[in-house]
Amino acid sequence: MSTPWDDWNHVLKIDPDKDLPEGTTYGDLCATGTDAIEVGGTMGITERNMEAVVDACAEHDVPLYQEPSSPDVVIDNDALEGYLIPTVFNAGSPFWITGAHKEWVRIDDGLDWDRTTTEAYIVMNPEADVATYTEADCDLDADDVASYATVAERMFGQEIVYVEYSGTLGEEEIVAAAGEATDEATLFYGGGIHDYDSAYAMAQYADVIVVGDLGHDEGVEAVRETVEAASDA
Ligand code: 1GP
Repeated sequence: MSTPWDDWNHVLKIDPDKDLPEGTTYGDLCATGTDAIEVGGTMGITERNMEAVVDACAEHDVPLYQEPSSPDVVIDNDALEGYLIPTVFNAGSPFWITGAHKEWVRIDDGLDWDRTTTEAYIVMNPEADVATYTEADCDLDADDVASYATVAERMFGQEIVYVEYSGTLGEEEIVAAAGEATDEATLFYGGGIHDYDSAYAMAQYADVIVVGDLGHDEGVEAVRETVEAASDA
């Protein structure tokens, strides 16, 4: 089965709770050459700030996905290609594995299954909000991460395995191990990508690199460099 992310190298994640550099617009970020935009974040997310970012990106020609941190911020917007729903495989609390999802699937109007896909997160930076929030066990070596990736792909049929170092650049050995362990699944890597070289390093092992804070902190040119690295790797 072919999926949209089979063809991606680069995703730009826009956090509705974070500002953009002065003079940068959402449209500028959409025009960096990234393969898709994911709109999401861990803290301070509301339906209203989600909607504002999706609306601002909607008129630009790049696939738009919402990555909701919890069911109550999911928005119904035709501009969205789909919803990428995190499930944290190494979460300490089952709420972040299936608990939130169990509430969500019984919402009144039901889910739009054709547009809904889960992402099997392996959260690796203990300092990141997502790690504290989900009480993730980040004390994992390359073999543990490879094993989680296999569980995600082979046992749970996940299309996307996401090695998440949010806020810091990960270890190449760990990302490489996840890359070797995944066959059908698309491996996403995110965290600390800040220039061509860091993007290239991770894109050697991951199918898709995800760039987040760089867009908010540095803006368009810096993001463009990472797009270039992702396609060169
Ligand atoms: C966050 O993986 C993304 O969910 C990207 O991380 O903000 O560190 O680039 P950064």
